[in-house]
Amino acid sequence: MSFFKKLKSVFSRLTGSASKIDEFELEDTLIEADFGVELAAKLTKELKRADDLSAALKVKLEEIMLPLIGEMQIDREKKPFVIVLEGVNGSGKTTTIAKLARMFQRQELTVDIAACDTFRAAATDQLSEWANRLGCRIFKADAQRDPASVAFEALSGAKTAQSDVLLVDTAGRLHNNTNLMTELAKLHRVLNKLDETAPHLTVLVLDATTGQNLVDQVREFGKVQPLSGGIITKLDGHAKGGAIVRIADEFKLPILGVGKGERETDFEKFSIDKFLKDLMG
Ligand SMILES: Nc1nc2c(ncn2[C@@H]2O[C@H](COP(=O)(O)OP(=O)(O)OP(=O)(O)O)[C@@H](O)[C@H]2O)c(=O)[nH]1
Ligand SMILES: [Mg+2]
Repeated sequence: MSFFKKLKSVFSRLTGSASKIDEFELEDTLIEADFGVELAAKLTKELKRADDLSAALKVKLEEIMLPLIGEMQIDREKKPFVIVLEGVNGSGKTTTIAKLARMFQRQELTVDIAACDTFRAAATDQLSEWANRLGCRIFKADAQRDPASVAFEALSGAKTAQSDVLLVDTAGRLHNNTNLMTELAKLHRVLNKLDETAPHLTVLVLDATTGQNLVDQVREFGKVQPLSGGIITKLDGHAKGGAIVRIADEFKLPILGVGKGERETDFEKFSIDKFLKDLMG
């Protein structure tokens, strides 16, 4: 049984029957749903006396998450407004770039894309396909070129063209993690050298189905460059949603949007109501 289903089933059995709440079962289920031991214990303590468990959980989630719900907004004075997308491989960076490009285009903004994942040739091909489809300018280079040099060319080009937004794709995997982080740091330095206010947003893309690992991802990427916020992808799947609450609670990381599918239109603002609906059916 998926963790979501399990949580749902505990909730459906427990909701409205406060006296029968088995706090151990509730705590275990929260832990299994990736809320983490600490937050699960805290929530259990606060929820166990609730008359209506789901209503009480909603209040708790609102306490933790409402202040952190944000949006992808740009400052139109900055030309281009530079957004770097980071995250482990497969988290959804490239797809999220397509979603953001599409969203900004609908706001009548011109969007350029920098293909700074030069680790694999296929990464640039995937992004080029999206750029073609969406009609965005793409700055790219041969595989194995220094990503920072692609970033340099892209920001220079986007500045000259007076583009509104520059979306920067990055690699999720290199030969090792240290390389990845060193390379990211260099990319940030190069952007910052060309425009001392750039990047304007550094966004971590987090795959909701990954569970507990999200905690390490936020910690590690946050060491390279302070994170402006996270975008949660694959909330359409069988996400172990608890980890999202945990990173909000632990890191106070703003949630700037969610991905709910593989198409460029599958992007929306995070909603606690929808999240709870997924959680409890
Ligand atoms: N269901 C679903 N699938 C998604 C979502 N976002 C991305 N995907 C899929 O997840 C897979 C990986 O997405 P990418 O955008 O290529 O991920 P990436 O972070 O760029 O991966 P690397 O380039 O390997 O580091 C693809 O098959 C996407 O179609 C989402 O919100 N929901
Ligand atoms: Mg990619």
